[in-house]
Amino acid sequence: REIGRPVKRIIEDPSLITGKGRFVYDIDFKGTLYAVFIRSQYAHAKIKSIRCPEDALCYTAKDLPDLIGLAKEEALYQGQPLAVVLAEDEYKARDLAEQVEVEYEPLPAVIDVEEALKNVNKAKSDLSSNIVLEDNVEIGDVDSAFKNAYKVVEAEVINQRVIPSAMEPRGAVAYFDGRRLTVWSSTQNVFGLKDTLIQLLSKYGVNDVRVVQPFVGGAFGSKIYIYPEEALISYLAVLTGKPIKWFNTRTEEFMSTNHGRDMRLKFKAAFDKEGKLLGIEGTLIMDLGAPIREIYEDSFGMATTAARLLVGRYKVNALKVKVLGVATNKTFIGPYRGAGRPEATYFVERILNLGARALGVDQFEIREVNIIDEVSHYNTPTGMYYDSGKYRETLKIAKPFYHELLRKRDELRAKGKLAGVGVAIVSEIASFGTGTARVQLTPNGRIQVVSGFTPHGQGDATAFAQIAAEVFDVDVSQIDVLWGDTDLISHGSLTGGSTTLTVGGSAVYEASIRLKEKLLRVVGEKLGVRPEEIEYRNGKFYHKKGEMSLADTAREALRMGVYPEEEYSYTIRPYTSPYGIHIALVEVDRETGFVKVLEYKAFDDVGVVVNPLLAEGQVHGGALQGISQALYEETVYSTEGSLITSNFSDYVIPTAMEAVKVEWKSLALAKSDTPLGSKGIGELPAIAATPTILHAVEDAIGKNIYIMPTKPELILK
Ligand code: MCN
Ligand code: MO
Repeated sequence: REIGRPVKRIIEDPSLITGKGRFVYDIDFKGTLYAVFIRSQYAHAKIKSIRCPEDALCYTAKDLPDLIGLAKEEALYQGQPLAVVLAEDEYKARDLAEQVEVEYEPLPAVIDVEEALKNVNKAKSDLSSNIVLEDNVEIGDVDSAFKNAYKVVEAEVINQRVIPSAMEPRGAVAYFDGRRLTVWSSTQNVFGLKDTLIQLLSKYGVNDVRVVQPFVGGAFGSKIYIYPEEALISYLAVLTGKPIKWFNTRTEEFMSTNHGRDMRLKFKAAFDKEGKLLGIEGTLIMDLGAPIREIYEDSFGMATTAARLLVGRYKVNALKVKVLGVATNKTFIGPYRGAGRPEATYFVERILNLGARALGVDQFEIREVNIIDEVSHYNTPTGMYYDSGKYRETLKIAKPFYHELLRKRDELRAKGKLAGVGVAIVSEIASFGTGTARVQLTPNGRIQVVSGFTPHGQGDATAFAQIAAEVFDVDVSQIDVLWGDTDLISHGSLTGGSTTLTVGGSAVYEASIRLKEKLLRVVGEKLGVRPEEIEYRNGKFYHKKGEMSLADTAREALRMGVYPEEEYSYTIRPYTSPYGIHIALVEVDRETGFVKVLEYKAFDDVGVVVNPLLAEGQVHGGALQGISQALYEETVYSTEGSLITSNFSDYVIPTAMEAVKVEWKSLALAKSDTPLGSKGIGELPAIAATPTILHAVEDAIGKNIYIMPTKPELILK
């Protein structure tokens, strides 16, 4: 069997590990003009005038059509594009960009979210209020929950703003041949970009657009949006007739690519004596950053989903949460590994641990008190859907390990060390929408899989090869997988929401099965027998009247006028609900306050795992990303709205030195209803790790923590 086998990334890696994988920056046409953007130095300002150097190819927002997110009159965040210069090479273009003179009239910048809520200054002149989103979630009888409470815990917990930090910044190359526009972009959304470019450029006669995703050095949700730079260089390629190339510097990337998270919850939670969570009341505030309509309305869903997911996998019957989305003059928030679910998990897990600490109840036990036993096609009172889950059984499996870590913690403590254990249950929803695949048999007998998804580091193509190899009973090396190009297939979906394997893989599976049936009919007709009488194994059709290889069958099919391919669109309704429990042991250095993660174990249930090597890779990287939010990552703005942490010497992400050994256990207790029975895993570990580590540090120092990252100076205070 191929499904379930830890196949190495045979499709993606050979070119990458030999240095031959091509990224956007490697694409070079003769006669290319390099584009550099002039970006607002102010977080909030009126643009009075822009003076371009003489004879330069320089375009200000006023010369350009109304394209997404370009500041025409008012800049709304530091780094917002105002103008663009073109030159024969990058150095000339950067020099020219320095010579562009922008006259600003600074406006009061709204930076602090609490200040924004007061509405004294507006993040955009024409806003009537900085509060651009209001929503209410209410279930059960909250008042009586608080009346019956044995203990009420009140606090504010903050899931801080983080900067996605993909290894490769955004960039694109646009080429117009007089009729057709081709754009190579470091994106995770080729079809979205194509559609938007046609919408924007059809009035200039451009209706035929191809978008190609070369190898992409990570995205984590931050390359879903259609950004102004992509639209502008496309327009300039049409206008000038020259190939145009643009690539962000790291500082530009930090300012102009969406940030993540930035939600806080002010809450009151009612508990009974045993730690049963009777009710939650609170206000969830999301700092949306700059109010750029095309972008921020897409982000509302993160806050409204987070509020509904606050029930986690627990029996919460009373909840009243007000949701406020607030505009400020910082970089806009967008999806970042989890997009709404990390914040929800963080909040509910913090509520439980702060409750446990106030009550003197063990953090594992408080979860046992509140957990739902198991679910099947379950709707939460807040309107979320959980397809399947065996939550109590999961706790049972994890419990011995928790106790083992407690013993190790106590041994460390006996030696005078500051050690702590943390636990968190991740409540995830994943895998959304529709996915399309085409599977074709080539004349030489190879199977070619075309996917409409756009994976960019996850390794899904190898998993797709395994799925097709299983159906066709051939070795994975006989499968080719193509993706990331709008010319390959006419409908596609972005890779995000931990969707690709489950939705895209189901499409590959269904298309493969249909193609195999089609081929059986071809062989049956050729041999003059009924398809059911034919045996198929190891890539061959057998019957006592003769046998046919896949290559023979491909040729025979064409001769009969039957094209040997099948397409399938799979739509999931509504999504999967993976979950897990993560447990960690940390030690805090008494002198330096430095946190060392000694052990980290993830018990995750994502149903059927197609490739345990790939899935575990997601757990290693994801857990480190989540740990990084808990311990290192801090986005700092000055009061005027300058991004102070604008590069990697000020914004700390982990290196190999900080990498943690993660042990992963796939539970596979509850499958999804999809043909593969799988659920998404791409985001889950990042969601789980942040509260897990925070809880461990809290246990180590014996004090409640309200702020992330838990920097040494906060820990030692
Ligand atoms: N997998 C599996 N069995 C399952 C589930 C997944 O074998 N039951 C494997 C898949 O084959 C795939 C990987 O695990 O190799 C992740 O699959 P999936 O959970 O479907 O997630 P996606 O492929 O849709 O990836 C998106 C997800 C998201 S939303 C973010 S954000 C994120 C993440 O992936 N961004 C990443 N992981 C990333 N990893 C890299 N290297 N780079 C990013 O930008
Ligand atoms: Mo994502």
